[in-house]
Amino acid sequence: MSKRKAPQESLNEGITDFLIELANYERNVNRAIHKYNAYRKAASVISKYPFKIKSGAEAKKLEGVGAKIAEKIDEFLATGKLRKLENIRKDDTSSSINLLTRVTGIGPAAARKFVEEGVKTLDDLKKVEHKLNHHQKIGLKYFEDFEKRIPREEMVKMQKLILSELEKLDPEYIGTICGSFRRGAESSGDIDILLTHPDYTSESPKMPKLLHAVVESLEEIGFITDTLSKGDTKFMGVCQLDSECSSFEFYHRRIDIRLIPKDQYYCGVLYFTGSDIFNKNMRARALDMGFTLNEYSIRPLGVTGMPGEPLPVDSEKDIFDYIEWKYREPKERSE
Ligand code: DCT
Ligand code: MG
Repeated sequence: MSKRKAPQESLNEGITDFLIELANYERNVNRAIHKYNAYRKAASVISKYPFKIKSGAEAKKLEGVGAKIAEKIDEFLATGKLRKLENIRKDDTSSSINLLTRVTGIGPAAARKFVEEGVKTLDDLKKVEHKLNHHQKIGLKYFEDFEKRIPREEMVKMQKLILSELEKLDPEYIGTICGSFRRGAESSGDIDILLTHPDYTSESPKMPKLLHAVVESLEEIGFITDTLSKGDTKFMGVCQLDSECSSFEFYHRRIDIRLIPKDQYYCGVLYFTGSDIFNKNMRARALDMGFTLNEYSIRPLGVTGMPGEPLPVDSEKDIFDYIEWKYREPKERSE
């Protein structure tokens, strides 16, 4: 999961920018995930609105924009700023917590703990490196690199390299680069790869070798440079394209690889393609239609509300069919 979301380009950028800043504040400083979601939802809806918003009342007509956000929009339109944000930016503790959570491996709770101990800047973190776990050390080491979004062109190069390694190892591997890249985004925050193999199902024993063989071959060619964590089904790490044939030095990038049983693969692909807002809407639709949907399966809900056995799924389209939704291409899944 990437930490830095792409800025929402729209006619109402000023508004969407302040909403996203408020969202991050609620998540990182207050650990108020519902408020975070509410601000992000409003920002997403407003970014798609094809007119320049002239009042809070106008924005309030959009789904996900309530009275409190409408009030903030009025203040922003009248004064060009928001007192609440000015105060947050001035507040030393809030801005330090916000900064530290930008390091991968440091969540809101760890950030607050560091700040309470007087560790408030990246330089402070470097001085207490012995207090960081391995993940956090790597996060600090590549802090600047990980802040950079990955241009689509580079994502395409990485996709080609990864898929060709899979093909060489075993042509039966199925791999998909999910996340914002699959939705057609011009830039991505990280690389989210899903992997499966026809031999591996939720009925068969675990097959960690299927994942580890891929990781090892990507290490051998120098693409994977660091490991954050490596389990039986999930690898989290760092990669970098080779700069040999170009004058340009590539940045280090965050990469996650997940091995998923074949029968759960398309629920996984759907989930990890997102967006997170689209996923929430699709899960809500599933519930309305009497199903429970998650990253593993879609199951019918019985009269008592108990989920039944997972339904067979052989494509993303199967999942849309169960909930009687018209299929949406990844490009159409921003919400
Ligand atoms: N996801 C989700 N709910 C979350 C987080 C993630 O449903 N709270 C899903 C949807 C997207 C996918 O996981 C990958 O997550 P990210 O990498 O954070 O999102 P992204 O859309 O790929 O955006 P980015 O370009 O910033 O990586
Ligand atoms: Mg991503």
